[in-house]
Amino acid sequence: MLKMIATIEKHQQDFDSRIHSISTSEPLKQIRIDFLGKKGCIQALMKELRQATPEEKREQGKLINDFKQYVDNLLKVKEDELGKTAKQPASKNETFDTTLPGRRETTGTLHPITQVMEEIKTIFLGLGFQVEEGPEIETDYYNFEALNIPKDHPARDMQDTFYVEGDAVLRTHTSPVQIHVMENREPPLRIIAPGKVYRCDSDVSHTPMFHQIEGLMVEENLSFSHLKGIMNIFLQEVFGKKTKVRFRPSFFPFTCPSAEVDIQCVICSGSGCRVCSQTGWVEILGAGMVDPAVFNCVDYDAEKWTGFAFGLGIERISMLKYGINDIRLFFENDLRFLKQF
Ligand code: 2NM
Repeated sequence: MLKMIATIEKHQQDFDSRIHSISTSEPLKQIRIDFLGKKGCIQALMKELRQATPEEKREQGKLINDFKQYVDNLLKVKEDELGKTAKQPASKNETFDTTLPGRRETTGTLHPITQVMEEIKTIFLGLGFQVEEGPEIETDYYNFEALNIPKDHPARDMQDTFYVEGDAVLRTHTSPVQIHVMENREPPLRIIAPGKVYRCDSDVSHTPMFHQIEGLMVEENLSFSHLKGIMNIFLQEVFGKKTKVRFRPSFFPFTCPSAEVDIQCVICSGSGCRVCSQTGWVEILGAGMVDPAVFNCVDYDAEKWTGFAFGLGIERISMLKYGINDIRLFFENDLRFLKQF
């Protein structure tokens, strides 16, 4: 009797460790054969019982039967558990409800960047500007040299510019478009150049490709106040009539004097928040009077002609306009984001 108890205990330990170590239903078959099969260990225990006395048969038979029940139960539980995670064949009883309404196709919308781009173009068309475009791959001359950006200027650093090959670069701004237009046309001139530009930069407010609109006006007797007037009109159209605008002195190689233009923070209305770093103002564009060195490059008489130019990033304007804090949302194309515009 004691020997039988010990043997069953050993089998149970063996069974337990095997059943708990598996994670797929495949090994279950072998465990079932080893314990419950014709040549399995429970059958072997039954055989041993043949030589026993009737009383031993009763007592030990019960133990063996209990163990058999235990094994059978646990196998079933485990088969159920592991079977569920396995791939189920499609149900034969699957029905198709022909009374269900169809799924409506949703119409697409313009990408928010495209929408803001179009809005800005429309404003400048209304002010008498023409839209001009140009190639995204430019030469060093059109992207830098003709814009009075000298060879040792930090904007030329490898980390900012994507070099293609030889002296070809991905344009880092749309200014080369203005240079091409000035080379081919005499003033007066009122143009804007929208398009993709490329800079080797990437974080929550920078992507390697972004969209810009630059503008250029060339006439006789243009002054900084003309620039201020046009920028005021433009910014109040985009951000609302009450928008406050301020000009800060700055530096660009291609304009003199140069300014950075701020608007009162659209998030906190000037009271100070994280977006405006508690200053109440956010930078929105760069601008200035075209440097005579640029006019000389395109063979314009710098004594006769005056001009102003400006440049702005569409993603930045869109982020402020819609209160978006991560530029990458524009490039993920998640429909839940895009549908909101
Ligand atoms: C800016 C800021 C200031 C600019 C200058 C010219 C050109 F070709 F006429 F010289 N195009 N764009 C300019 C001036 C761009 O972007 C922040």
